[in-house]
Amino acid sequence: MSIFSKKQTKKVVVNAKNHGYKPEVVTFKQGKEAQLKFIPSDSMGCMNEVVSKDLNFDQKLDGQKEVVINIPTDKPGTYTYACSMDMFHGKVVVE
Ligand SMILES: [Cu+2]
Repeated sequence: MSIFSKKQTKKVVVNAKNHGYKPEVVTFKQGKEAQLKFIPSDSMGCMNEVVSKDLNFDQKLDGQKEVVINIPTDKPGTYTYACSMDMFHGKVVVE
């Protein structure tokens, strides 16, 4: 991947008191480097961990720092992630 190619970065705010992940769905273009950036809030609760079997990550969120996760975009599809208790859900669409 060229260093001049534009990286796609999408922000997702994590807030257990405000219905979870905002926005709930983010879309990336296939074949371009992509990052999901989790923005913490003052209401994390069980959202202090974000898990995705589809995207193969399990990441602690400490409620302080933004956390960036690289998203593979080689295959189009819809991938899901959730809080540690599988209550709040988000989606990543690659198209
Ligand atoms: Cu939860």
